[in-house]
Amino acid sequence: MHQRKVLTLVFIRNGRDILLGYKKRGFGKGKWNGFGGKLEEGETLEEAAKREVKEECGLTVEKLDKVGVIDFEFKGDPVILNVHVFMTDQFSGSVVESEEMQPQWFSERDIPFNSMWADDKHWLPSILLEKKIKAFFLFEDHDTILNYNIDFVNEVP
Ligand code: 8OG
Repeated sequence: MHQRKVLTLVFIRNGRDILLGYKKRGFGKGKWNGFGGKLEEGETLEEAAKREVKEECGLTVEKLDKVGVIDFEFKGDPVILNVHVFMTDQFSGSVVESEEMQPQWFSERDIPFNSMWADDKHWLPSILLEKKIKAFFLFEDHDTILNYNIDFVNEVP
């Protein structure tokens, strides 16, 4: 039986720039990514997403657009990661490095896909074009995708 672990993931954009964080510890260490993580008890997805953004990069985000939901399965692992992806261009405060993340703005033309999760290059460009997705990725290990599927949807379920 599979068990689902719900996670959030937020991308912040400012014009043609996107804020990524270099993960300094834990799952995904050494990779650039958006901000997010697990839900705390009683939190909605959006509350959790906003809290993680604040904790990991210092910014306060107001309105979040739901842009995708992606399930990740790792071969032999019963846990499915159910990642809810959000995007926003409305934020306030200033960017600060945290113990977990070193944030940096990147031009959308210079996204460091080679230092990100292997799946990101398959869907992040579509998200940046304001498409919405529902996707599934099966990984062999942390670097190798065995197969995947991306559906474009009108509303993220
Ligand atoms: O709390 P923790 O930092 O462990 O949460 C993991 C974060 O990583 C969470 O924001 C979801 C995100 N994440 C995955 N898998 C992938 C992936 O394949 N690509 C991207 N971009 N983010 C991922 O868990």
